[in-house]
Amino acid sequence: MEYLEWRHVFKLDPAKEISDEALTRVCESGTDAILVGGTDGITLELVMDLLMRVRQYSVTVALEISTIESVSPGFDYYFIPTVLNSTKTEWVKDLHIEAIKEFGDFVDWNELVPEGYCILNPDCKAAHITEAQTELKEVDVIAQARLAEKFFKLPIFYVEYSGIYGDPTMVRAAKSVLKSTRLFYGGGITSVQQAIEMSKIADTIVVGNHIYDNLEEAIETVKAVHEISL
Ligand code: 1GP
Repeated sequence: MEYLEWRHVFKLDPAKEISDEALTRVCESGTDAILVGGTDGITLELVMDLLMRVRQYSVTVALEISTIESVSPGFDYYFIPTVLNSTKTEWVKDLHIEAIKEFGDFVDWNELVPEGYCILNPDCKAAHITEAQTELKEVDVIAQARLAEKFFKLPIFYVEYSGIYGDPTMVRAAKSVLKSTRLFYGGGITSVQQAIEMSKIADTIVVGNHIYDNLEEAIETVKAVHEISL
């Protein structure tokens, strides 16, 4: 699957405004994919509007599903998080079961990509909502990564620090035990140097907020990451 080759991803939040000019820069940056996703205020209208705009470009585009009501057809992939360090079964598998009950007979399973999330920033919205147990040591992250790969056979393990730059030690711990499952890192990448540091550890890095804060710097991370081979 193509997503197994991604090194750099831009995450666009449908609830945040982005000008046509900025969107062109993002879509033509050479990034491997656009992941559409966010936590708050995501509606079907906003998702469809952003998809239509991104579809003017040839870049691969995936939807990271946050609510079942905002799922629109037309994406290349549908990424479905299961939050492995959530303390609520809702975020691990209950919402998934509800969706499968409703749509299980007619979904194209080949388009669905499950992601095992490990949320490590205690202050991010996703951590609050999912009541994630974020006080994890390396040994815990290693166990989470193994749970993802060996137990649930997930194609992606996502170390999520959304909003802050993470601890490379934790990312390295996850990487040290993963063989077939791909390691995604996301959170607080605001410079080329940080993008390079995390790209040397993780298979794929995700740049989100910085697109909205400093587009030029965010764009620079694409080339920097593509120059590094793992
Ligand atoms: C968020 O991992 C992504 O889900 C990216 O994080 O927005 O902090 O770059 P940032």
